[in-house]
Amino acid sequence: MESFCRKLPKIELHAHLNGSLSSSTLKKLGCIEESIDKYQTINTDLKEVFSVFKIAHEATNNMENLYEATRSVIEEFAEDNVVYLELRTTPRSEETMSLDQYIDTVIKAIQENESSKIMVKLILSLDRSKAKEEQARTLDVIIKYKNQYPNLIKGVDLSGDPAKGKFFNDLFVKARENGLRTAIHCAELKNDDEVLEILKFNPDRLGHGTFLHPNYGGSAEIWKLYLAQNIPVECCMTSNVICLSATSYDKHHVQEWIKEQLPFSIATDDKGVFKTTLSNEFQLLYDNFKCSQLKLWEICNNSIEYSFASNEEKAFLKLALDQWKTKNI
Ligand code: 6MZ
Repeated sequence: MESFCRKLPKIELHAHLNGSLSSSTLKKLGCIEESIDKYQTINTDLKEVFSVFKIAHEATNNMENLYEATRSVIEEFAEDNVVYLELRTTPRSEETMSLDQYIDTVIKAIQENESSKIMVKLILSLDRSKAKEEQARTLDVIIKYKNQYPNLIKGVDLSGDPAKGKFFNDLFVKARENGLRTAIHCAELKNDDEVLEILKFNPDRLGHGTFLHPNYGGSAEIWKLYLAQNIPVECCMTSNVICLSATSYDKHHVQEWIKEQLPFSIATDDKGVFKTTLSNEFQLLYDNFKCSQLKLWEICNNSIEYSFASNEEKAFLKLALDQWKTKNI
């Protein structure tokens, strides 16, 4: 099954750039061994994990390194037979780089490194731990870039430490009004009031969705609203187990989405921090829930529908997956 999962043409919808740096990339960017070990810690929880991103942020604090980081991440996903990647990153300014230069650099790396093997789109993130004014300023820059690169910048994400900050509905209404799709981290921690607010906004996709299902602490009201909207959830098994929001792989909430035939995709979240690959995440689905080869293929095929690609791009990807299925399953 390992080789099947590797060969399967996969769709990655939830990958944070600065969480996806492999140890070899960090080394190339000048990180010392001790920092790399800390970045790839496995003794973490959701509180702790946000401190390790500082290591990647220091390593990508100039345009040259940010370019190389983006290039390497795309290359590694392509090597893992990811055929469509929605990469997300939080624009930030540094001493040597403005917010605009940050976005320009990531765009340049995507445009120069996209190959026939992989199609890449960009989601730009708002960090929930920042003040509303700062998020609003970042959103204005994101909208400006979306208008310049409508076929590359597809959406806006809300991420960052779920114990801090909050969801600002008006910012996401503005993003939507300006043609951006929305992928919002939701219920990564139990926070019923916020979950209801996010569900009422009805985003295009939800990140994690850990505490939504009633078997996982979601209230009846939350689950009823979720079912009425049927929003695809980006499930990140290794991330949730390492961050202790799932007790074990075989108890991961994705099983409810499988059983109830609800929409979901499988994703790595931070493949560098959690030392995983998308192939490995599919292998975990097989190991723990005995998903057949056909089921694993279907998860990829359905994820095309949940992606922010254009209709033409979706048709192209579906054809490629169909052709692969005919030969391999
Ligand atoms: C919420 C997360 C995350 O944006 O600098 N990030 N936000 N939950 C998670 N679960 C573990 N993993 C990563 O990539 C790193 C940033 O992505 C968000 C955090 O804001 C982190 O600083 P970028 O490329």
